[in-house]
Amino acid sequence: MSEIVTVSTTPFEGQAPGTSGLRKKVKVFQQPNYAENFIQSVFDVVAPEPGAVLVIGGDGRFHNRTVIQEAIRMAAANGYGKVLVGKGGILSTPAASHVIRKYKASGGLVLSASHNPGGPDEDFGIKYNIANGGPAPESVTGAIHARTQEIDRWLTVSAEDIDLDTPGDVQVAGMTVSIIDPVADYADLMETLFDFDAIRAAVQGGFTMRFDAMSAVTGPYAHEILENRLGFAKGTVINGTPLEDFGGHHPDPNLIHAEPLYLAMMADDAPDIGAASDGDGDRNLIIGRGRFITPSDSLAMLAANIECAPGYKGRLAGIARSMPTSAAADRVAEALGVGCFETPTGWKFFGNLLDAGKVTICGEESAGTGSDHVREKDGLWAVLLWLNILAVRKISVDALAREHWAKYGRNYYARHDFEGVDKAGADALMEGLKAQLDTLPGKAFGPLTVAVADSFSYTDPVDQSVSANQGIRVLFEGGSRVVFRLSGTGTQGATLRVYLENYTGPDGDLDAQTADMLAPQIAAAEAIAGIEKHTGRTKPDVIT
Ligand code: VG1
Ligand code: CO
Repeated sequence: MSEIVTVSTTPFEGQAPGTSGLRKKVKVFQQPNYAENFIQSVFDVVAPEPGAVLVIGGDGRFHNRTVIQEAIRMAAANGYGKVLVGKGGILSTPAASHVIRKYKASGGLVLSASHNPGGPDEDFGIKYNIANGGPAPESVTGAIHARTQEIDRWLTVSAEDIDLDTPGDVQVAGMTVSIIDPVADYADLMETLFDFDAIRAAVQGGFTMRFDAMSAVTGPYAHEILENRLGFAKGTVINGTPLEDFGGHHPDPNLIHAEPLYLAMMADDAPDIGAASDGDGDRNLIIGRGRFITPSDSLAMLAANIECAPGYKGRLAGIARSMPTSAAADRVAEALGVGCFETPTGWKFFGNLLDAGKVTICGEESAGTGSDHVREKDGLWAVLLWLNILAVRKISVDALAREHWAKYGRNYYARHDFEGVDKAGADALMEGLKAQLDTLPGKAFGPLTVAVADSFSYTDPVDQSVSANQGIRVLFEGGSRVVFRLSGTGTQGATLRVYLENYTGPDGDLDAQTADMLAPQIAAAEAIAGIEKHTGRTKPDVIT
């Protein structure tokens, strides 16, 4: 083995992993030693056994290849025996999770800033996933952050960049690097979970879709699975070539950034289903002809119908959702008599529940849904489960939604994002909320009276670890609520998220406009938090 090179360094401030890894501007990552410090801190904390296997993949955004080449050399210097890299440096986040599990790797580096925009002036990110395929838990990310604050050297080997585009094995300073097909293993896994025959039959019978890959990582996966394996017409997948800057767009599958898809789906000649995924392929957007499905509803509807999918028949153990996600899934869990869990925001909190077999399906209001097939949320998986259910039940998205609400009632739901606001103002707003918690119960805001107000704290039922300060909840009498939290994925200023929910029972108005149903909660949120006073904003930048 060639000689290990030790490079001296000094710590950088602010290398704390957020909701999903370390995310910063590309310019920040391009500083000498910046990415290296973080990666070395990961390796120092996880201390790989000699010969351990590491997976490296990313969403293909600008700076991906540079960091992959450096990470390969550092892995060789830190004692890894083998690194698996997706061809072209590409692995969607769920595919990376699957590859880690399938090849029994010790962990993986997932290079992504997910739904954040990409390019030289935009965002980059690094996340470490553990051997179960999932994001490192807080105990690990905390240790990594601590390590970044005292790091004084990183290790590498002197080796040339390798060819990331030719499948096969190469040696780097005595370590094997395998360039693997990023799609094949993942696509094969999907075939084991879903009724591809039923979906193919529906397609043969005229069922149509449009899938917008948003010029991000899912393009190659969607072409292979939807067009090649399921027989959807060529052209079903749009924006299917990953671009380093996502074509200048935010690869965020919501009604703002995927508006063209939304408009197409509201037209009379819309296909049967429209779907989209985000930068790294772990989020999903589902829109039927004339019917948008909120992610919270999607989780509930998928759970209620999961028996249609062969991979899940008779084995739904429980459902988990993040705290700000609507309670629609809870009603399904109750009706089915399975466990129901409420976790903090971020997929890392589902890992223990999935590993322990307590839950089978999980979801977040931010367009993330997934199951125990991997340990990440999975955009295409959710799309395929929808297709499977629609094909087996021979029902439209709209009809399925109406049927669901008629049985369980409807959780009208929206999230208001105030992006890039002044950090000090956002902090003051949250402090102001905390200071009011004791006095809020019993107070009236228009037609609403506060029943309970608290700061959400989670005790993991598996390892008893406690995560406090996970958002402010204001629950009103009658079951509606407002939740406030600050984003942990942004790279500029602060983003305030206000989550609004109002439940209507099966006998109520199931066909109202969401904005009308949430008007009292929106007014109460402003009155309680003083959003305008603290942020200077009178309306949100993004409503999802
Ligand atoms: C957001 C979402 C959260 C999600 C996270 C990572 O976090 O709210 O539900 O898990 O992004 O998703 P935050 O802290 O900004 O609210 V992804 O697709 O960006 O990896
Ligand atoms: Co993502």
